[in-house]
Amino acid sequence: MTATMYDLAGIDGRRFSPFCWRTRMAFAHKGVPLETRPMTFTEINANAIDPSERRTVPTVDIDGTLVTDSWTIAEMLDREYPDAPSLFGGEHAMQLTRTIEAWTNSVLHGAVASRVLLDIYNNIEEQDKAYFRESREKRFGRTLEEVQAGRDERGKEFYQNLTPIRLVLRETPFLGGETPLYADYIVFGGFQWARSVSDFKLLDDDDAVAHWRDRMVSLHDGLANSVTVYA
Ligand SMILES: N[C@@H](CCC(=O)N[C@@H](CS)C(=O)NCC(=O)O)C(=O)O
Repeated sequence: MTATMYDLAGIDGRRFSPFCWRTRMAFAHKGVPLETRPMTFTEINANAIDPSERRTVPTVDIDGTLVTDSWTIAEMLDREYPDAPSLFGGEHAMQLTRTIEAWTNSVLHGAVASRVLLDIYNNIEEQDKAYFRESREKRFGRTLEEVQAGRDERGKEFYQNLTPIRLVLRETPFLGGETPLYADYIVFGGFQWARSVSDFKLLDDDDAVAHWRDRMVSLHDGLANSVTVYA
């Protein structure tokens, strides 16, 4: 089998999609080789992945068949590779992982975006800038500059946002326990997104979440450091 992931790309080889990072880590967890193909926002919107319909990234091309959506791809990996380490840890754990995903997509991603949105803009290709500014300013109802403003004064708020995972990570090395599960990759995608586009310090060095993030960066031969990152 050959698998290629369409991956959101910025300048200087930056790969900053939090959803694509979930998928990339999931393939590594399963020990399944994965190539990546860079895509700009402009290419995604021009249906460069699939001329017949608009697809988001990650989309994975497996022997000519396209599979879109990070969750669907993770489910497919656990189904097709039952002998490799499980991503979800069973059917019931899979359902519980939905809660982690919902928290990440809403609380964590919102908190990260409000601190690095302008940094993303500064790390994407010129051709993508007008689309990114217009679509994100519409979504947030403010300019990119306004969204990111005052982030230095909002550290306590970010710290508090992370309380649910901090309480767990003080007790166990990973959200999955002694070893990582897909839940870890879901949350980690948010932090990898930030470090791909920004040198803004989100976590204190002595925070259990920072120690976990370091462990995540080291996984799979340092996969998360195999691309251009800030920190
Ligand atoms: N639910 C999807 C979300 C994927 C998604 O939103 N991808 C973004 C990149 S991070 C995208 O393709 N955006 C295209 C755009 O903003 O035009 C998943 O989990 O894969």
